Amino acid sequence: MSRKNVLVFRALPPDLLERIAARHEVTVADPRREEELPRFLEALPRAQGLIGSSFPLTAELLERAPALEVISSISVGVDNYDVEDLRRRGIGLCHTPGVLTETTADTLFALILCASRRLVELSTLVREGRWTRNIGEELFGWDVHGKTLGILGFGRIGQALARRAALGFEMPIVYHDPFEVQVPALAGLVTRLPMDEVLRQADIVALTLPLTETTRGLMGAREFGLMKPGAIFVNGARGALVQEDALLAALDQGTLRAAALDVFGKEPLPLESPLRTHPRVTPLPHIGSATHETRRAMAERATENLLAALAGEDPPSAYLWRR
Ligand code: 8YV
Repeated sequence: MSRKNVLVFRALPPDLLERIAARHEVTVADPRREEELPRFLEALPRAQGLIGSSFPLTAELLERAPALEVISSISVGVDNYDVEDLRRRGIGLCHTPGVLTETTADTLFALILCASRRLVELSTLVREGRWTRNIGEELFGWDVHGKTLGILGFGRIGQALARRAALGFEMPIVYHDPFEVQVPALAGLVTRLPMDEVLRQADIVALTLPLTETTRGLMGAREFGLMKPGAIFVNGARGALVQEDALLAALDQGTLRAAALDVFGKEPLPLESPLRTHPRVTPLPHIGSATHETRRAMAERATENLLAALAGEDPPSAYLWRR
């Protein structure tokens, strides 16, 4: 098989870089780093394979990549790519679904605990030397076990979150998804409802759905207004699903007790964002899949996908779209 040109646009473990370099010419350049952007743009016209994530490969950039055959994304989310444009250009797209499901579901449940039990706020109180007496009622949190969890998006991650909540914390689950999903382990424990009903019935609402042009801005003033007074909101999917002004208003008007967010409309979260310092918001820096084990597994899977695709073979993670 001929050696091809591969552009790696997010850092890979050295052994995986070596695995690619054993078969192809490799250039490493992360365009999010100002000093590496020129090298990325210089390599793009030759690139037949791209591997990386967290960078929008726009139509303008793809115009500069006439030799491109496949993008292997180290992610489950593919909102950084215009899949229809890739189809038109005959560029294949692979991603890493399934590999990060459990880790991301763990993070989501941690978000629920942080928001409900005020864990980060109270840990900060100790760290800052403000634990001077028994914690009073004004600092109490709210129970998680037994509360109704509403999940918007019932794919792999939503189902994994439901398993944790229903089986581990006796939480009734209501979910909204375009499709009826059968999960044998959750038989009788989950109910599919229209989205408005999920928002009305849930004590805690979690977003686990993909960002598409249909779901962009999904959670606005109307949707937060449907939620129970004192509800908890967590987002571990994509920030752009939420109209952040509406979220802040819901928090300030008391509709929402608290929110825990791992993703934001702009990332890194701008210093001036009120979400960074709001007293009832727990912000995390998009660490949903960020464990040593899972990020290694994602990188391995993306490498396997890339090598298979460039060899004209079916990748381990089925193509999202093949040329
Ligand atoms: C990471 C993610 O942010 O997989 C996704 O869609 O959002 C996270 O896993 C990133 O994509 C890892 O490269």
